[in-house]
Amino acid sequence: MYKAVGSRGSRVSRVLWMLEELGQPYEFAEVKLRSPEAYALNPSGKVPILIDGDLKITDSAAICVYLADKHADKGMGMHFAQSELEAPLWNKLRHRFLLPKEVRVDVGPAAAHDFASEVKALDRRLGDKPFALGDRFSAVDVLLGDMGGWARAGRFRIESERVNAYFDRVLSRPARARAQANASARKS
Ligand SMILES: N[C@@H](CCC(=O)N[C@@H](CS)C(=O)NCC(=O)O)C(=O)O
Repeated sequence: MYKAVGSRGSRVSRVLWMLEELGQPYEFAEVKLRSPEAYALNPSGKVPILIDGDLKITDSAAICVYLADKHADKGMGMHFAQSELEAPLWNKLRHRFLLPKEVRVDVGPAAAHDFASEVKALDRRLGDKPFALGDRFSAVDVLLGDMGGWARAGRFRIESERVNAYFDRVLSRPARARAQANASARKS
């Protein structure tokens, strides 16, 4: 059985969502980022981490690619193109909560600017397609959708009807709701 390791609210959400989409049984192990448990599994102390038997994968995009390839029969395969959408979200979060206080600066306006520009790019990329790669939901949608949820939670403005409709479409997938319920249940 797969073991998905991460902290609640971290990018482990993508891994759980992906596993739910694929209908794979898994165990969610809650581990705080940069905790001794995280360092024991990943020299950078970061999460998420996927454990599959003797194999350990320590990057959310790599995990989604691995799972999509391993369960190719489920049609989630993708030609992964790293999105720029995440960088401003992550940058803002780091300066708000993660970096040592003395090196934090207000990157809010710059992050909002960069994010708005990436939303425009996503709008153009989506065109009339319901999903990132066309008519079929793929691992790319798990990653982009997860970033969309993150952006909404962080109150980033999404000034595109098309991108908002896309995020609504992917974020309302039953597999995502199952993944979230599973992560919440482990917390309490
Ligand atoms: N590229 C990695 C990024 C992993 C990452 O930065 N994870 C965050 C939590 S979502 C973390 O553990 N951060 C700890 C830190 O930067 O101090 C991925 O997508 O898996």
